[in-house]
Amino acid sequence: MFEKVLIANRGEIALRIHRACKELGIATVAVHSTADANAMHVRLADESVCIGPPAPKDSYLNIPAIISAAEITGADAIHPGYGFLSENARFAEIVKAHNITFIGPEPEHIRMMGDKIAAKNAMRAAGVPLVPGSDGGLDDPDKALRAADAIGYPVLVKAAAGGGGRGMKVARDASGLAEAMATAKAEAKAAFGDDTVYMEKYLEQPRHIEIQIVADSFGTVAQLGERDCSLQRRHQKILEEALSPALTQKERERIGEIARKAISELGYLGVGTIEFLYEDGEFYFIEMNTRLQVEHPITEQVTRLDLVREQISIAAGAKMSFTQKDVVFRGHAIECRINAEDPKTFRPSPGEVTFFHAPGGPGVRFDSAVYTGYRIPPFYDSMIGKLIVYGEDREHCLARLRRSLREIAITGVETTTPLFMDLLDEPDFQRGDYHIHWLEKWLG
Ligand code: MV4
Repeated sequence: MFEKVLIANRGEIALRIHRACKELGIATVAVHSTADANAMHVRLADESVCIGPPAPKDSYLNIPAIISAAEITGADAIHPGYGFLSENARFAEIVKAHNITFIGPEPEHIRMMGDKIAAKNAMRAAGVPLVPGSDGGLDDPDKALRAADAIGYPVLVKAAAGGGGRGMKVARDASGLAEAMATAKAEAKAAFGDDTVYMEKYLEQPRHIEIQIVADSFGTVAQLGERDCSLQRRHQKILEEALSPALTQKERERIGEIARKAISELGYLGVGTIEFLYEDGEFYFIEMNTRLQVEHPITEQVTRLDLVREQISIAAGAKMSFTQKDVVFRGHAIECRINAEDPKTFRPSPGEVTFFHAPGGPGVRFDSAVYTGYRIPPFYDSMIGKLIVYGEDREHCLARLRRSLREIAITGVETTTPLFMDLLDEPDFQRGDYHIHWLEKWLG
């Protein structure tokens, strides 16, 4: 096992990783920007290193500074968390080249899944169902028109280097296709420096269903069921559920087994998530995430596994603590992302948290790095906590969610907490009857 792990992240996920390390007997190194000198992740870690000024590009994305911090402190592994450098294949290679273990998959798998066309080709070859589309990049307008005719309108033009919704344009008919192609290409070029685009059939009202997988270096692969992440605004997830209220046990087993086999064939290592759109009883692969995700705790609650512990021990060359037959789903879990934002306008609300008290009691987990007197800096993501609630069934989970939301006490900044109280009163949400556009329609 590692002796010392450097955590190349901040906020709640840095704490989550620190906790898993301590439970494994591993020392931790925090890195931080000048804006985060008083942050909880720095206070809890065994050691800390300042890696630069507030702007992410100068600190949490500053590869030389992070590698130096690891060398100076003698860390034998780096955990990237989510966001920042977590899906940067070059970073994973550089870490490796310095004889430090990158806690994540092999660089080749990060790179493959970062190229959405290559990811689809690999998944197709591994027997995963895809959205019907152009099998590869599209350049000339004639080829695009023929592809769209074959697929059938509406079609969606997507950036190969994309993900997360940037550089995506719908064309409802042939007359809109040229413009969709031009806009998607321009956005892709500006955002990713690569204007390669591909095309898919546009699904109008699907759900976003993602499967958690774990694989070790001994060939054991397990799928830990799905998360329903359909409730989102502007490609930011707001609330996630495990398992999905929309799937039957048969559908769950079918897609889970497809995901497990694919991961096994790819020789993927560590934790990962396969994203699908789900509509009318069919699953369509869209992307794979090669990192630990924000919403991993709801899977932990329904499987009673510790994904970060598994991730670290797999990277250290150990066997997973379980196999597929040990994976049993129990109860229901929901995560609400508590953001320091105006609950109506979603404008960021940084500043001093003048009082904080976390919700608790049976079935309630609050993953956060906030404390009374903490100043939320304006430079980073506005998510300041995750309320994760478990119940023996969905109804029980919703009752606990309602009572735990009322327990959250955060003053000094605005938070999205009131939004969830309103959501709990919505009959569609109560029935689990929603899709990827439902929340934005409801918000108006
Ligand atoms: C789609 C789609 C409809 N049809 N692909 C958005 C981000 C990227 N990860 C994939 N996305 C979508 N791909 C086809 N063929 C609709 C979306 C989409 C979406 C997907 C998941 C969660 C929220 C979403 C919000 C808008 C659009």
